Amino acid sequence: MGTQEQYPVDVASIREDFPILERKVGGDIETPGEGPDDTRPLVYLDNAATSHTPTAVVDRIADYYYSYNSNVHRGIHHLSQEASVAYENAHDRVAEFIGAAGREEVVFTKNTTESMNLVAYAWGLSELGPGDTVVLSEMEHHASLVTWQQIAKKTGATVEYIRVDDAGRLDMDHAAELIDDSTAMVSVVHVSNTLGTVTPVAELADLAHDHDAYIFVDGAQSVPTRPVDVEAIDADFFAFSGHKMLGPTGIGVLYGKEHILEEMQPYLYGGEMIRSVTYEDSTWEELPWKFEAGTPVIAQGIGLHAAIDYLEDVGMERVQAHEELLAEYAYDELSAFDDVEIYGPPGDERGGLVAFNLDGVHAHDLSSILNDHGVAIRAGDHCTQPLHDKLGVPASTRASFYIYNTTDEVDALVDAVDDARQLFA
Ligand code: C6P
Repeated sequence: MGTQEQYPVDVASIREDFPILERKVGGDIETPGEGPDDTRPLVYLDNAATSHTPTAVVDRIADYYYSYNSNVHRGIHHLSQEASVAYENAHDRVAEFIGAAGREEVVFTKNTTESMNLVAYAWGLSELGPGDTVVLSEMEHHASLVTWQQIAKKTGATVEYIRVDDAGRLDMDHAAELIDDSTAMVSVVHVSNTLGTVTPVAELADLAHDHDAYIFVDGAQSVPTRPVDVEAIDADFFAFSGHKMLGPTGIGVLYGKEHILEEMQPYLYGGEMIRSVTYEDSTWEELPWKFEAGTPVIAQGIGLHAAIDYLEDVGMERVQAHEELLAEYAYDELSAFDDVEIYGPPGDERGGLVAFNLDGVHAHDLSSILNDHGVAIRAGDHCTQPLHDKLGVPASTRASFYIYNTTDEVDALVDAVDDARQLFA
């Protein structure tokens, strides 16, 4: 492996767009890149946490600040109009990218977590009550699990969890048992950030709709890595974050079907989201602005637009194929060690990440050794603590891949794990 022809994407030319991949690491962290011990080439395999940003995206954000930095929807001066058009166009671009009907269905938030909270508060607080259930899966991220748990406590609703079987797949028979006429919301992760499992969300949407329930799909790990069409899934709500898909931090997306968003009350109140205000009462702006109170994420929205342009130039089918190639390769190579346990489904059934443990070694110790090799991965519970409890481990080590990663980098990971094995033997 490792030659250019075998990759679904042009990794060599993609890597040139990401100057950070030239970094060497290991020196004094207060002087990034300049320490005397900065000798190890960076092998960045922590993309499920945050991906890197290509020059095209940084340039587009810089262009906004250098050329037309201004608040949106507030001024009739030229710069404000330019910024408003760019900001609104970013909503259109997102809508097109995920198959939404239009900008009315695309709300910009801070991240996936805020998108989840928006629906939980703006819809859940008024619609849920005793007797209602919210059905999650056992592999939900805390963004979903904690949020629905708290809303259920406030409203008297009950949270139930669809089982994940020993192979890391969602138990669809259990889903069919749990989702019934008491179900008001099904909230499921599309691609698990710990197991790499791909959830059959369209099937779950059918189940939810058969019982007049809504479905919220957490697409934080799917939108960056595969083509997604929210209408084909028939999702009622769908959320993801810009920083995991080559965009800047500080921007997330909430997709919602227009008729549902229309009926919902706002989540945050203030400027930008109102149509008229008197001392007695207020009325709301049209969608999506009703849900974007205060000065919104202008530069971030413009950056997300640029990130989508970049990803679509590469081609989302190719992005997915590259992810799957690297995940399967990493899965196969790590499986060769009999003291490494990998969590989740087989290599050919997963999204682009592999979480594992080395027998008898805490994930933090392993990741510290990997760091000594320049290999950046994530260690911890990845905000899926109950799932780790179920797996019977406090933490795991996770490598996650993106379009600029190579099989040589997977080899570097595997060599570093092997070194750790010798060290702890
Ligand atoms: N996961 C990781 O796995 P925010 O932080 O709001 O941008 O995204 C939250 C989130 C929601 N759902 C899933 C499936 C996720 O993977 C994440 C973020 C990161 O490393 C941080 S825990």
